[in-house]
Formats: sequence, structure tokens, C-alpha cells
Amino acid sequence: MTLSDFTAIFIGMTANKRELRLDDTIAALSTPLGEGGISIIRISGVNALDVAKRLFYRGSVKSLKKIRTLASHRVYYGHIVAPESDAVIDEVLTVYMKAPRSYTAEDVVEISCHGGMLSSRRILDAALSSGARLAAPGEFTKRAFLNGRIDLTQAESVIDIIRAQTDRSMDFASHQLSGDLSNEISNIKNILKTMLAYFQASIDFPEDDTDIKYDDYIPVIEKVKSKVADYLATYDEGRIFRAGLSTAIVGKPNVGKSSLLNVLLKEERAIVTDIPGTTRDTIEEVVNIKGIPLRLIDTAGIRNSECVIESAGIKLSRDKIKQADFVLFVLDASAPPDDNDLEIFKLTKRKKKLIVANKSDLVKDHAATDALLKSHFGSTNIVRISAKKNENVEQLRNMIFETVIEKKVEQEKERFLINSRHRDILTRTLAYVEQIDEGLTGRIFPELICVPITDALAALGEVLGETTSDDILHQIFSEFCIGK
Ligand SMILES: Nc1nc2c(ncn2[C@@H]2O[C@H](COP(=O)(O)OP(=O)(O)OP(=O)(O)O)[C@@H](O)[C@H]2O)c(=O)[nH]1
Ligand SMILES: [Mg+2]
Repeated sequence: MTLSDFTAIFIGMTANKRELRLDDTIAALSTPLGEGGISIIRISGVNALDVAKRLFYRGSVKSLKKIRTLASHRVYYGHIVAPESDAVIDEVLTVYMKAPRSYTAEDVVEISCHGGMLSSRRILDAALSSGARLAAPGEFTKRAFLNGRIDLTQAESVIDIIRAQTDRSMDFASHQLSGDLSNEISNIKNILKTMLAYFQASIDFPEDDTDIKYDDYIPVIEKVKSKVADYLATYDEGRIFRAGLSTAIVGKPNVGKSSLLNVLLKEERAIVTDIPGTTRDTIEEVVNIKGIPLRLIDTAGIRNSECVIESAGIKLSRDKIKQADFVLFVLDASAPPDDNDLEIFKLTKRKKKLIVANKSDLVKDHAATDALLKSHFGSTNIVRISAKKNENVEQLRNMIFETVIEKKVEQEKERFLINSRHRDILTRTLAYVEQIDEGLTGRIFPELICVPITDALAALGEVLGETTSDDILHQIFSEFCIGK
């Protein structure tokens, strides 16, 4: 097998939908492909220790010792020997983690070898020819879920941790991994279960309707309703912290868009010259604005141009405005806005945006400039900066934060809904909870109240993964890389 075969397996597997079985043993490279300090090959399943016994020998090359077993959670020094050829592959450290005290809650063996494509590939091959099969994407985490070590929200948070781009997005994901959301959902489920039991009992033992405690449950369900609604209200902002915002920097040529990108990135990323039409292609970089990953896109200055290359860049700029979640509209504050500025501003009509009045170092009368800009651009927030002199950039960062996080979230707030799957399910749950509320107020038959309660319970079970279809599980775990 060549290296490219090896890569092809990795890539091919991501597209491969596998039936999940828990009775076999899986193996994969758990560190990124390529050169590194170390690489880790992870093996999980009932035969993990047997597989390790076939490959791993303790001691130095001169005194290799076959192992009979390994104590759990201890690091062993030794070598991997290819089972077919008896050739020593690499010097390694091996750890055996006996079920259930492992990532997957199964028997796990992790082999740390010297980083590098060949060593890790050969060790993985040796594991595969000794009884393991190559893991599917996310299969280790999926096993942790199927074995009941974590619930679905926790499994989902693993991918958010891997992808987190700022400390805040990492914090939200960690809170979810620690079970915050699961606990909240379980509490709500318990309340609904108690209600369901009560109303079911009222069906089985019909009494006078006046004996049924509708009124007692109204405050209970109101509380549930506000909890679910509160969670839902955090989604828009939670999503911003998690996924970031694609932010187009737009304006006419030479106003300082690339300078703005550079000053926010604190590096000379884009070429800046005094020649209008410098930027042709778009440039994308992520910058952390008070915990929000802002994906900045520097675009070509928009104007009528005869140049084929520049025109292609300008077309791209227009597309980027359409696709962006947020726009930084840059203008040169040292000159009055012209028709070109106004035309470009129109393109940003339906976008959340901030006007960046750049080159303020050249402005003599700030009050007059502010008034002039207000008269042209109305109520849109304006921030005055000098990208060249690095002036007022901190205020720009604050204004960006305030413009995108409209509700002024408490800085310390840690509970955010960050996952669209959870949002969809909780939206459904809220509708059921409202039906329960109406049912209680309208004192409808107990059997009718039981319907939305059961629906709400089923929905909440989906969040935790208790009642989630295989297709959805597959979709969630296929987002993971192989080896996680
Ligand atoms: N005085 C002053 N000059 C600035 C400022 N910001 C940018 N410039 C200058 O304006 C010129 C154009 O800057 P760029 O950042 O290349 O402008 P751009 O909007 O990216 O231009 P295009 O890519 O051509 O659309 C350069 O000479 C910069 O040094 C500023 O705040 N003050
Ligand atoms: Mg530019």
C-alpha cells in the first residue's frame, strides 16, 4: 500500500456509511496526518488488548519481551514489531485503558510513536492486520455515546471543542461537555414526567373534574416555558460565538480596507499601496473580537473598471457582500462621501453593518465630518479610526462587538445554545409546552393534556440522544474526523 492509498482510505471512509457494531475492534490514527512530534494510534474494542499483544514488545530492541498482559492506565516503553515480517517498526509508549475507564468506555490501547507518516501508517497497518478494522469518522466518540458514557449533547460538544476558535467558544463547548445542557434538559424532563404520571393517573381513576389539580401545575409549566424560551433566546448569539461571523470589508478603492484588515489582524497580511485597485482577489482571515471569531474578508474596492482582472475582483466583492453575515463599510473620512460610496452603501442595505470612517488622521473638523456622514448614512453606527496610525482601533473592536451582539449579553454568561439541532428541537418543545399550558388553563380532559406532555418528553429525549434516529446520529458523527 502506498502513502496515497493510505490517504485515500482516510478520505474514502468519510463518505462511507457504516453499520455500527460494537462487537468488533476499531483502530485509527488519532493525531493529524503528517509530520509531528508524536503520533497516536488508538485501538478500541473487546480485542484491543489482544491486538496490542500481537504488535507490542516491551524493552529495548536488543531485549524485546513479548507481553502477556498490560496493567491498566500504566505507560509501557517498548517497540512495535510487524506481525508478518518480525521487523521492528518503531520505538513507542503504550497505554492500556481497561473498560469502562476509557474514552469509549471500552478496552482501549493507545500507542504513541515518533511523529511521521510512515511510522504511524505502518503501526496502523499492523493493528489492522492483527484483528482491528479502520474506524469510521467519529466512531470512537460514537462508541462513547452508544456505551452510555456521554449523551448526545456531550458528544456534539466534542466537535465544538475541536473547532473552537476563541476562548469563549471553547468555554461554551466545555460547559456542554461537562453536562450543563444535559442536566437542564433532564430536570425539565423530570418535571414533565411527574406531570404525565399525575394526569395519566387521573385518566385511570376518573374523578370529579374539580379534583384535578390543573391550577397547581400552571406555575410549574410556566417555569418550564420560560426556561426553554430563555435557552432559545441565547441561540443567535451562541451561534455567533461558536461559528463566528463572516464579515466583508467593503468600500470604494483606496479607502483603507486592506489597512483595516491588517490593523485588526495586527500583521501585514494584505498589500497596501496608494494605487486605487490594489486588492484584486479576496483575502480571508479570522480575528478574535472579544471572543467572537470574525472571519474577515478583504475585498476589491468597488468602482467601474475597464480592467478585466479588477472587474472580476469587483464582481467577487459584490458576491461577498451578499454572503456576509456582517459588513464593515469603509470610507475615507477626509473627503465628502461621493456617489460611489453611496452606491456601495446601497449594496449593504439588508446587512447588519458598521460604518468605518477611516483616515481620521487627515480630518480637520471632526464635528463637521460626523454631521456630514450622519446626513448621508442616517442611523447606522459610525466609528472613526485611522488604520494607518492605529488610532481608535480598540473602540472599533468594541463597536463591532456591540453591533453584532445586540442584546448586550452579560460577559460572564456561560449558558448558550450553540447547536442548530438543539435549537430546532427546543423550538418544537416550546410549542408543546404552550399547548400544555393552554390545556391546563382550559381544564381539558387529562388524556388530552397527556398528548403534548408525551410529545415534549420525546422531543427532549432527542436532544440527549435517547430517541434519535440512526440517520441523524450518522450525520452528527460523520462531521468528526477519523480517530476522534
Ligand atoms: N492617512 C491615512 N492613510 C491611510 C489610512 N489607511 C490607509 N491609508 C492609505 O491609503 C492607501 C490605500 O490603502 P489600502 O489599505 O490599500 O486601501 P484599500 O481600500 O484596500 O484599496 P484597494 O485595495 O485599492 O481597494 C494607502 O496608501 C494607505 O497607506 C489612514 O488611516 N490614514
Ligand atoms: Mg485593498
